[in-house]
Amino acid sequence: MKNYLLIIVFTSTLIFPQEKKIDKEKLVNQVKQEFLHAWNGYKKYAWGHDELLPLSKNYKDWYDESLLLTPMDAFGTMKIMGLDKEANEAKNLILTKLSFDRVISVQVFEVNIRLLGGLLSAYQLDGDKRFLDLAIDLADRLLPAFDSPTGMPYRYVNLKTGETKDPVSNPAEIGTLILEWGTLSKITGREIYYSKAKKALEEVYRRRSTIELVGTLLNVEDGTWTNTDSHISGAIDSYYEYLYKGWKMFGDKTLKHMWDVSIYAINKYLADETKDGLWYGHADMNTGKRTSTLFGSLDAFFPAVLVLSGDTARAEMLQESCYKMWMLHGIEPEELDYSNMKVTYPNYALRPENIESAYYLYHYTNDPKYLKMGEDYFESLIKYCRNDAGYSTLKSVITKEQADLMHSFFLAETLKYCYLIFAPQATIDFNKIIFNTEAHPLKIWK
Ligand code: DMJ
Repeated sequence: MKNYLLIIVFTSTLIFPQEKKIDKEKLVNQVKQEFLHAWNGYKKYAWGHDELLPLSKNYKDWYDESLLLTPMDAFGTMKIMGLDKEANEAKNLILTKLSFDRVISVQVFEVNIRLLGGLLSAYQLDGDKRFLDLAIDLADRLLPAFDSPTGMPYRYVNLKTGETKDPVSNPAEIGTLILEWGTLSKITGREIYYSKAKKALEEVYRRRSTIELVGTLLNVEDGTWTNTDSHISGAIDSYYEYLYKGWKMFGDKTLKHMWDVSIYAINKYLADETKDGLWYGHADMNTGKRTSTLFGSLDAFFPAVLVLSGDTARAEMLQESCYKMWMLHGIEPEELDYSNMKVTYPNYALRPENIESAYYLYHYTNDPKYLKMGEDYFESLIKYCRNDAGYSTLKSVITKEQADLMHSFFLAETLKYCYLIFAPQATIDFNKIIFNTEAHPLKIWK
């Protein structure tokens, strides 16, 4: 009997020789410590400002006045991690200092995903009505952005004067609003927010080509495309994300139909299988002809959306490619050419998408290989991006030279998804919440 047991133990180590036990509890605590390291750096060198410059130990504001991007982006992560003291610090700062009564022209997309999403999420997580009051004030100041001839928002609007600028926008900036604006409609009972955001999505969709693809740039005044390159990368990415998540959050069948039509075309014209796996490349929106074989860190959001929408097979294949992209130089580049696996943009911007997708896949499949991916990703962040003031972007994943910026989304998304991979699965219930594209959790209303 004894020998028989030994044989079983021996055989199983032969079958899974490389599999070392991953200590989730240890990793969860380590992520929390690293989050605190980044937050303390912000507190010490950038308190009250938008973002930390960790190399010069200084700060950066996006506009003439700070909009507290880092505390806004960090608050929900602190709540999820149980960092109550830090959450209170951030909350006090936000509620005493954040004001939108400013003569500044802000980028609607960025302010929406980071601030409006952050405030609504904070209200739902914390219950303090002052978060909601700020959210309503912000949304009302952003409303003039939609006053274009097509109803698609201008890229910039002045928070005080309502003056708009920059009519040449893109599907992502026009179509990444409905989770936040729809949530606001549900909470306030004012339909206007949902209908403005939905109209914007529909106007992009209406301009899709006959083969159901959208391009990179379009003019919100005359509705024409100025760049017809189609892909799932930056400038288009979260337009698709919000079609699916919008359906999941509000049960709006029009959005589901738009997603179904779009994903069919994406898989037909953009998906590309090479000896290195499944990728999604670029093609002309009108002809479907391949224009380039580029894929990057932003595109790595797609496995998450695929698995969320039920296409686990493609999600898993694509995530394998995303992992290859990451491991090529030990940390992922902004972009590579998957036809020869050569880096085309060598920087790493502390982006979350690859880690986000590993988290979703682990959540939905329970396959330990995603846990291992998470561990590899987290270890390389510490190895290459950490410094004594916080975390830095990299100028190049080849030289590993650091650059002087810690994006606010590093605290909203990158470290949140690292944490969630190792945290108990029940921490997030995807039947009850949806993450907006900045990883702010919002309640499902369906
Ligand atoms: C974030 O602001 C959001 O995830 C957005 O959708 C894309 N860019 C950054 C992270 O890479």
